[in-house]
Amino acid sequence: MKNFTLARALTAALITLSIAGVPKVALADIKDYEFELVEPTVQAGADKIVTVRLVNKKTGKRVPDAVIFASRLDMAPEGMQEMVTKVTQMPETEPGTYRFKANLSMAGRWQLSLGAKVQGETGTVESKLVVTVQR
Ligand SMILES: [Cu+2]
Repeated sequence: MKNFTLARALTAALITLSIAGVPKVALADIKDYEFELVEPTVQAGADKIVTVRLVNKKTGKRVPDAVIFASRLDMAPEGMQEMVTKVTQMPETEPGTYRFKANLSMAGRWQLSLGAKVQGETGTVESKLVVTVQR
């Protein structure tokens, strides 16, 4: 009976130890990722390219092969939310760098809103970037 109690106590202690000792797995968080503009200023005109890169803020590394499922370019920063231009994603030539073609007919600040999935991560990256279009 005494041995039985000791064994139980030991088992309990071991279970407690193993729970406390579970290593914290270093999982990346979707919030660690963000898009940033490569060039903050773009010339006005048809078929202009806006280039952004996706970075992991913790590692500073560029993140390739993200799936961009939502993109919108409008003049919300100038109070013209209704002024929307079509955005066409171009092929990813440089890993982690994403390019979008758009008609930027009006000078001023345009907002590029992006929604993306990162390979191997749950959740979505959502970024709003303000591009200044100059004549
Ligand atoms: Cu406008």
